[in-house]
Formats: sequence, structure tokens, C-alpha cells
Amino acid sequence: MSKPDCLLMSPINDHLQARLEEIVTVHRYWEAEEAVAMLAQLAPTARSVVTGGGTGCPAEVIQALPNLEIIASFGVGYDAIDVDAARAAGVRVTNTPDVLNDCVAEVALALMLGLCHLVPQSDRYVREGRWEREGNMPLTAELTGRRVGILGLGRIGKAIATRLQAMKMRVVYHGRTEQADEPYAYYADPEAMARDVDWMVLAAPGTGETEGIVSRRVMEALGPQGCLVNVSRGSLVAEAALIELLEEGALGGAALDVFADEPRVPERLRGLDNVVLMPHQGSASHKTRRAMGDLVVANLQAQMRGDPLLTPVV
Ligand code: NAP
Ligand code: 8YV
Repeated sequence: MSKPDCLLMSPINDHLQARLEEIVTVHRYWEAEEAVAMLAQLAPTARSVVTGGGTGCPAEVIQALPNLEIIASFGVGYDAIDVDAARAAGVRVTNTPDVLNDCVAEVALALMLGLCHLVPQSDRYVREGRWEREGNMPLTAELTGRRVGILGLGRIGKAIATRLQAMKMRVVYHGRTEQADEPYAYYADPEAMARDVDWMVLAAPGTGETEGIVSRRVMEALGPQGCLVNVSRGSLVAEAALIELLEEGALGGAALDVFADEPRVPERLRGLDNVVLMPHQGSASHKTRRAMGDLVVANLQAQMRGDPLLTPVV
């Protein structure tokens, strides 16, 4: 029996590729010579779209596929999917929450330790033979005993908070609502939190509401000794102001896994020494990417069988 057609929006790992091919016929959208023609060809038969968190799915694709039932996204953040268009078309949307919490939290910690202890700079120092020529590196700060504010104390934010407590840091948080059962102090205002902490870690989703939430004022409140860590979305941060403040020393440092216009990272940011940069690797371990792929497939299979979806967004 022929397998149902699935539109794949962007490249995926071998594990997910193999698992998908067991249950659907995969059509690679990014390889289409004529995207419109591929959509027209698949219009009568495509029942699923599989996509990545960065690629998402625009309204044009949803509207071009009248038999579409589900968009299964490989990632927890679904800001790049036109969720309103999906809802209007009666199309379900799923994501991959929870299975990536530990990996993203580890990456947040790696970024913080890297920035604080000058790990990338130290690595370069040794490789360039400067230790032998120039002697020891300058002394560094420590995370121990410092205050950290988490903007977005959700699944990932909580996994980060647990690890930062183990680093003997004092954890506080900002979100839209206070979480009475959490042991951390709550700030209703991100700027007030920034004023009171040494580190600010972003773990909230990219939405209209969070766009630019880390404004120039918030970063100025964080101050010359303060450090910003972003493992959520580049859209949360006023990136031009971030670069200016880092250049002027009005913000102490930044450790960033995500950027406003990925994979493009501003030259001026790349030239700074008080930053640690990663290419959106938060969930990029073998174990986590495999678990994310399995959850994508489990959601597709549930939809195909008429079972309840495992992790629905819409
Ligand atoms: P989650 O469980 O939904 O947590 C999000 C948190 O953000 C919630 O605590 C929420 O609290 C807060 N929040 C939402 N809107 C807010 C607003 N307007 N202002 C302030 N706080 C707000 O999500 P998650 O699973 O932890 O994932 C968080 C995000 O991490 C994802 O959406 C994705 O963008 C990003 N991510 C990045 C990577 C990476 O590779 N770097 C990997 C995975 C995920 P309230 O509802 O109380 O406001
Ligand atoms: C992925 C992410 O790198 O889950 C998310 O929201 O940003 C990351 O896990 C991305 O979705 C890859 O498709």
C-alpha cells in the first residue's frame, strides 16, 4: 500500500529521516525547483508537514494544501509556524517539549561557565603559544554566590534554575505570572530584575509579547558587570543596542546561542571579546535530537491512527 505524502520543509537528521520514511512518502520542499509547482502537485494528497523550529511553516504552504491535517515540528519553539493560519484551516500543530530540557539547560550552563571563566579565550591563548610567551591569563570572575535572573521560568528555565542552584547562585525569575510553588523570588518587571542581578538568562518563547523584551534599558540596568545569556530566541533582545552596550562596556558580557537573523551573526558581535557565541546548538546532542525525532514521528502516527496527539500546540 502506498504511504501518505508528507511535505518536509527543511533538512533533518538521519534518524528522523529513516523513521519518517517508514510511515510516509517524504517530499523535500527546499529541494523543489518550483516551490509553487510542488505544492500544486501535493495539494490533493499531502496530509502532513514536518518542519524545524527555525524553518516553521508559513500560511502560503498551509493554504496550498487543502488536505493537510498536521504540522509536526522538530523543536519546542513554534514561533516560525503560522499557528493562526493552521487553526483557521483546521490543521493540528505539534512540537517537541520536555525531551530537550536537560540538553538546553546544559548548554546554558556551558555558555555561562565559558563566558565567566574565559574558556574560549583561554583555549585560544594556549593554542597560540601565548601562555609560554606571555605567562598566565588574567584572573576571572566566578558564578558562585552571584545572583541570576531567569526570564521565562518554564520547562527549560526550571532545568536551568536547578543547575544554577548547584552552582550556589541565587536564582530569581520574571514571567507574566508568579509561580507560587517555586522557591525563587518573583519579579513582575524585567528591568527591576535586571537591576538586582549579575546574570540574566533568557528562556521565554519568541512571541509578539516577548519581542525586544530585553531592551536597551533592561541591558543598561544589568550594567557593566552584568552578563546576558540567551538560549531562547534572538527576537527577545534589541540586538543593535546589545552590540553598542557591549562595545562601550556598559554591559559586561553576553553568551548567545540564538540571534535575530540566523545564521547571520553581525560582524561587530563576532569581533567582540566579551562574548561567547554558539550556532543555535541548544538541543544539538545525539540523544536529544533522537528523542525529538521520535516525538515528531509519534505525533504523526497518532494523527494517522486517529489517536490523541502526544504534544499538541493546536
Ligand atoms: P515553556 O515551558 O512554555 O516556558 C516558557 C516560559 O516563558 C514560561 O515560564 C512563561 O511564563 C514565560 N513567558 C511566556 N511569555 C512571556 C512573556 N511575554 N514575558 C515573560 N515571560 C514569558 O517553554 P520551554 O519549553 O521552556 O521553551 C522556551 C523556549 O526556549 C522555546 O519557546 C524556544 O524558543 C527556546 N528553545 C531554544 C532552544 C535552543 O536550541 N537554543 C532549544 C529549545 C527551546 P508565563 O506564562 O508566566 O509568562
Ligand atoms: C532546535 C529549538 O534547534 O526547540 C527549539 O525551539 O530552537 C531547537 O531545539 C530547532 O527547533 C531545530 O529545528
